[in-house]
Amino acid sequence: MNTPRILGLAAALALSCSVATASAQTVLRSADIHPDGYPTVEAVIYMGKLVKERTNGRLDVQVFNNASLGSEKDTIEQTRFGVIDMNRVNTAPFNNLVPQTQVLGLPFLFRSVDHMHKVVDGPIGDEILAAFEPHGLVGLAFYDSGARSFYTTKKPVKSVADLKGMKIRVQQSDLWIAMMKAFGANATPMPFGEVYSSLETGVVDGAENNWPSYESSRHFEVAKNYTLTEHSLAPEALVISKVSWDKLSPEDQKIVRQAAKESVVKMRELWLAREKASEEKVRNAGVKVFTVDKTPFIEAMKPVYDSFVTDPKMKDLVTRIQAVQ
Ligand code: BDP
Repeated sequence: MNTPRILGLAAALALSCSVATASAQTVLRSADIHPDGYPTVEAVIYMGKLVKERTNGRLDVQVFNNASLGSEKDTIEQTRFGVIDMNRVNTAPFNNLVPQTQVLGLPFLFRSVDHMHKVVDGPIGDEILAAFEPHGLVGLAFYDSGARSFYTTKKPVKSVADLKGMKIRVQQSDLWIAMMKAFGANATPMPFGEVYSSLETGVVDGAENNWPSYESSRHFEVAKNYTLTEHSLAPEALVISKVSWDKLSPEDQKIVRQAAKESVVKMRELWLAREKASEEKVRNAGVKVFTVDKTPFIEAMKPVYDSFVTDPKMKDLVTRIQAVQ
């Protein structure tokens, strides 16, 4: 973490502490890397409103978005230690810490968004949320993140062969590094905030993300070829620090959990609208969109399943997910 980040964090925390003292309430500080108006940011703000109403103002949530508290990898650590109370992060950066989250990012595992919803809304979702707890985090909810697809600066991806030797930025997760390797690409893990300049300067040849992130990050300005591989539906996770959680009364814990669940519904509405708007915006900006036969992409992912779905628990989880209708 660099010095301005630390100073920014200290200032933000000092500010929220003073708010807490002035109104004798507990303010839960929540991190997000996305800009104002992004569905994840709006969903946590909405959740905060519900929490505030239902606790008569005793408890409030304040969202520090735009990566003002740091990159996802850093804020995850700070959330584990209670420096930050809550965090909304994609499941990928949790993969190494909470191995059960890997299953949600497995390439082409979900048949559709509806299938993914049924899984995360049911007992399997709760089971994966519970898996955060031994790692200093309490899983509250999963939010949509659409489908992730490749985008590249020079050569468009029209087949698996096109990915060979390309430097593709990925989230900081061993699973994602393995996926790129299996596609024949060179995985370059880095924080989201560094991707724009890396695309621009040629440090990487491409990256992959959903429509809203591709648009809001303005990556589309520098990587104008978008190929609908839709290789993963890895959802977002909303977590709260175990340190902050343990300070809440059981009654308030219930309110927080319930509000988080309710914010999922709100988020899905916002997400659908944003996906459409973002797609339209980038298409109007001249992005070239390619569709591909997904079969060779699916087949290329066999080594990923062979090395990540090995222990009986993971195998069982995958089987149960596939069985969800
Ligand atoms: C976005 C996720 C965000 C990740 C980002 C990434 O919402 O949490 O940081 O992708 O690729 O879709 O790093």
